[in-house]
Amino acid sequence: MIETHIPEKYKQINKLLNSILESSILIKNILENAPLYNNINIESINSSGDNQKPLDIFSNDLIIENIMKNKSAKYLYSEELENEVIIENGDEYTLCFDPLDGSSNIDCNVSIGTIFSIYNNNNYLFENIILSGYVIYGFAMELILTFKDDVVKRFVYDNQSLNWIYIGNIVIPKNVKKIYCINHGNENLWYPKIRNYIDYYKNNGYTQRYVGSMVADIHRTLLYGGIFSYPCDTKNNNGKLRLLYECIPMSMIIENAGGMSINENGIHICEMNVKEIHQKTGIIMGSKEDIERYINL
Ligand code: AFP
Repeated sequence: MIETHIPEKYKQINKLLNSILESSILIKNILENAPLYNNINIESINSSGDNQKPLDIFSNDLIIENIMKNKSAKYLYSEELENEVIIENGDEYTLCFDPLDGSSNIDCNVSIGTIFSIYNNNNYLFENIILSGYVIYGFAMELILTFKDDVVKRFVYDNQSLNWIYIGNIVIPKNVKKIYCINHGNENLWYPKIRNYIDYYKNNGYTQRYVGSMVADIHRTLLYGGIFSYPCDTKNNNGKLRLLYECIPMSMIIENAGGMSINENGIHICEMNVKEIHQKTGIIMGSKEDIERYINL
């Protein structure tokens, strides 16, 4: 039961958290049958100019509908929507979410996920954040959850008891498996400091792993250690990943697990101001020693 893992001062968040998790169970059920849907390859374009699949939209709408039903939040910001949704008489919380991150991997059955963060009142200032989490839809469905200044907890969904089972706390290990994670296809576009940083891994017997689904790549990084980076480059001058929906929640998780998460200028992602809800950023995150190595270059 997740409820027993919610710190006393945040107990009221239970209703909202449950709405998200109930939605994720439905999303998982739909994803399990995704190859059966003949409309799976239909694409449209969302407000950030990305390809948007029907299951992106389905997941987005499902989460919003569930929260509208029990009015467990008032302000909803989704990566799939241009503007916020305001729920009249909703509880005074802000939910920021990426309903189905990594969705370009749906067709080939690679793990994807839902990323979310909850703030007090009507704002998304990090000082008001309550929790961050993600659900990963793999052959097991897992939930990673962390509250402000707290440990990072890992749960797995048990299909028999229909409950989330607590597995343990996560502390990101040192990079003993010698893994680094970056899209090498962009190498020609990288700026010199990133190239120099990544050269170290290339030249010292490290293994490169890249799923192309942030949830899957971060999940591995949390559990095995190493780095994940999607830097700014000469094509994506401001990076590719979204600060509010992807980078801040994932950075809070990584940092609460003892890791570090910064942009190319060494600024902690969690300390960055969100000036625009669909703002992007470059990011380098993972085991502390690896991120310090970047800072000390
Ligand atoms: P999609 O949701 O369009 O699949 O994008 C996934 C994502 O936002 C993130 O999950 C990945 O880390 C990143 O994009 C992969 O981007 P590249 O395909 O450019 O490497």
